[in-house]
Amino acid sequence: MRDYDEADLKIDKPKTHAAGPVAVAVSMKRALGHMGPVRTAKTLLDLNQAEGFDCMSCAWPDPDPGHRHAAEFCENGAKAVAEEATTTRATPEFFAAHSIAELDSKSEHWLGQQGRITHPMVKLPGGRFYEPIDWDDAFRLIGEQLRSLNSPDEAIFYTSGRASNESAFVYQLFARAFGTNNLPDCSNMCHESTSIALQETIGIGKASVTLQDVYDAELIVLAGQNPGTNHPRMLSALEKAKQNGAKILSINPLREAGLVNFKNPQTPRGMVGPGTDLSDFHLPIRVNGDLALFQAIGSLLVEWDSIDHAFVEQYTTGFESWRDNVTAVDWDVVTASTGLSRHQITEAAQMLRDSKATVFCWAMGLTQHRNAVATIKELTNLAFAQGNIGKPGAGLLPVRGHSNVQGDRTMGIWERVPDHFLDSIQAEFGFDPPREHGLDTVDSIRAMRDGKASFFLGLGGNFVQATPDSTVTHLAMRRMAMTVHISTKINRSHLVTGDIALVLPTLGRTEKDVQATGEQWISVEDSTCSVHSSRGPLKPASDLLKSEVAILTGIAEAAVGDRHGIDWKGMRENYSTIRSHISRVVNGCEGYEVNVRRPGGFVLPHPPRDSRTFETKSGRGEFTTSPIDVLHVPDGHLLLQTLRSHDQFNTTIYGLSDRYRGIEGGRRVVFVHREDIAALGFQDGDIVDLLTRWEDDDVDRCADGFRIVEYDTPRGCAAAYYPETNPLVPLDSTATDSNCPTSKSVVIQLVRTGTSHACASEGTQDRVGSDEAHKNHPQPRHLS
Ligand SMILES: Nc1nc2c(c(=O)[nH]1)N[C@H]1C(S)=C(S)[C@@H](COP(=O)(O)OP(=O)(O)OC[C@H]3O[C@@H](n4cnc5c(=O)[nH]c(N)nc54)[C@H](O)[C@@H]3O)O[C@H]1N2
Ligand SMILES: Nc1nc2c(c(=O)[nH]1)N[C@H]1C(S)=C(S)[C@@H](COP(=O)(O)OP(=O)(O)OC[C@H]3O[C@@H](n4cnc5c(=O)[nH]c(N)nc54)[C@H](O)[C@@H]3O)O[C@H]1N2
Ligand SMILES: [Mo]
Repeated sequence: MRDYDEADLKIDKPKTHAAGPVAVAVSMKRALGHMGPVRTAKTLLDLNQAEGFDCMSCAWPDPDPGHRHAAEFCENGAKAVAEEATTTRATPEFFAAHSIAELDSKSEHWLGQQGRITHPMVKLPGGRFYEPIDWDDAFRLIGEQLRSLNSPDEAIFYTSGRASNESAFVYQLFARAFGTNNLPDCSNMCHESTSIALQETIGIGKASVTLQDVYDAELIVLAGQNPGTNHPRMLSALEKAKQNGAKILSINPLREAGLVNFKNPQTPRGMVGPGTDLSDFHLPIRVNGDLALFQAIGSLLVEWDSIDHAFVEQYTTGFESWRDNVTAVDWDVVTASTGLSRHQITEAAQMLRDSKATVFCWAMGLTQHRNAVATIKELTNLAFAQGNIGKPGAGLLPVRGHSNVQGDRTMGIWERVPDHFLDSIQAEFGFDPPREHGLDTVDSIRAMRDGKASFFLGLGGNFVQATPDSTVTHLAMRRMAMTVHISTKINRSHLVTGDIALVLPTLGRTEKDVQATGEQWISVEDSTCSVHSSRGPLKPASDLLKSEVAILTGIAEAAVGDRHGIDWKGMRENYSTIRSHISRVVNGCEGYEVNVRRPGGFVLPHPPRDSRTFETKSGRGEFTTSPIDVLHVPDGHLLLQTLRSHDQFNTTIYGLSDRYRGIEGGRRVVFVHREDIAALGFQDGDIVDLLTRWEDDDVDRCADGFRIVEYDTPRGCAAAYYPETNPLVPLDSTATDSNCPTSKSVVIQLVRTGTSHACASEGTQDRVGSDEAHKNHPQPRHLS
């Protein structure tokens, strides 16, 4: 199956605005194409409304109930809904007609287009096909397998950030009742660096602002984030802030359309007029240069004495060491590392100097580097220095990815959950949860690779495709005795199987969830700690679907039974039972059932935001000092960042249009600066393989058949889409302290496809996220 032909790939100039009428047209086309007119109206008008369902696309907060538009969604939210509420079905007949090996030869995009899975399916040892299985038999098989393990720690319980608070709470309870803290999640690959940095510096790993603070800010710093694509509703908030007089400073190797101008489809000006200019000043930083940049800005703030001495004195510790560290910054190192001039950095620092209330936003552009934790701590230093925490219009805003990734952590999906949480579990349920920390995502892969784990359960997500070092990860997954995926649609992880493999189809957020006591609703938390309810309007895709809670409690009954006297059935039949446990176990959730049901929900406590209280080791906001750690990129190599196109949600590929960057009809492209293309002996349009050089091992990692596209990115840098580039990210290349894969700093070489140093396989340019290439050379090759 060819998703697209080389000839279909069209390259145009990048756009200079986001949204506008085209966004509306694309939303409607996709929605109508997947769902038809009735479902389109039913879902989209319910999306993000107080009585409706929460968008599963991203974790951007909703305006207060009285201030929402009738169409409170964005183009990519509409695509996410269409993808889930599609009327296409992957039935047992479909699985009978396509062997697992055949499905594995298809692209991720094709797999996603096969629609919603309707029946629980199993692949037995030696089997080549998925066959239908009864739910009870599925639970029994899983229970038997889990009970046969030598230790509970041989099981890996992964979560993707779409799971509701109710399912997350039940899941972590089950894992701990079963006896392990092996609860890796997508956060380990996402904002883990943020959580670690903020926990140490401000005492809590979450954003210190509300949506109102964004509206009230004088300056908004957008570092390493592409809101036009990944958090499009954020553009409305930025527009509002600008109307209130805010300035925006963007820091990004790419001049993303959503940073430049926003044509708000909700307003006439946005539909036919010039739109709103967003970024007032843009720093086209070199990939991984942010730590040096933040230190340089710090040195200027110190030089100008633009310091909130009263705040520093009253609330923080470590100021002097930080001041001495940044004052000593070496500007030659700064300009080399950032690719920016002293003049540019000074202009940016003046924007901070001139603002009395700054909100700092960031996402994957900061979190997925070796020095990510240090970088985010340095950003926090800037906030401390000017007192930009715990006051209106100011604060730290790590913009989360998955719609409930933050809630899942709050509910205890965390391999290193603090002891006080385990104490509460113990008090509530009367058993001793394991205290030893569990495995995060990268360590889980290592354990699976090394034969220390033999059971994998994924609550959503697409583990083998989202994780780094695809060749290693796929082999690790294939070593499992059993793999189980609770999913809505087919993805690669269902095809890279253990000896026994189960796919358990579940309800999505768009669907009605009816249990023994009647219709249920669920709850979620957004990026700004606001928790609210969600209720789907649609009839489920199949009568056989079970909710995540029903599946998890079914597995728990089969694996744990009534060993600890936990009432799994009660929780399944009435989710209020789960919420009443949550209200007693999770800090800040007292009165959960009532509070979360209020229109708009409630906001969780956040000590720095609420009272400038810092629950850190010192009891104060902690300034930190970090050495600038410059990545060495050898001559002839480039520093690759792997990012999202405008037409995907992580590993779900909606289509082949990265409209804002001018790419249509394909995904295997690598963006490179014009002068680098020439210096490396290539031309725009050449087809190359990407090879990784990782100084700590001599393994040659490879992704083949990328078209070079001349692009406005700093010299020495490159960009290409995730997940096609995941084979290039070494498993052991992770951020210091957070173990987050360094998906935004991969040292690569471009090699002409088909030449002697290129990938071992023939260049096949027709795949989107397919792993055919890995099958062609299943073992990592060693450089000769
Ligand atoms: N439609 C849609 N929405 C999504 C997602 C999706 O796939 N599709 N994914 C969701 C998830 S899970 C997440 S985590 C978020 C991700 O949201 P983002 O973090 O916006 O996603 P990325 O595409 O990874 O983009 C990273 C941005 O950082 C920039 N960047 C890369 N390296 C550096 C660097 O060294 N320094 C700086 N300053 N910038 C850099 C890139 O040029 C790019 O603009 O979006 C969420 N929302
Ligand atoms: N190279 C590189 N790698 C990266 C990143 C990067 O920037 N570069 N980003 C990382 C980041 S930030 C993240 S968050 C991870 C994402 O990693 P994951 O969260 O594991 O991946 P997703 O692609 O979001 O998962 C999509 C799958 O979830 C299932 N699904 C969808 N809706 C539901 C539902 O309601 N319930 C259930 N049970 N299943 C559902 C569908 O089967 C779908 O195929 O990837 C990481 N990997
Ligand atoms: Mo993410």
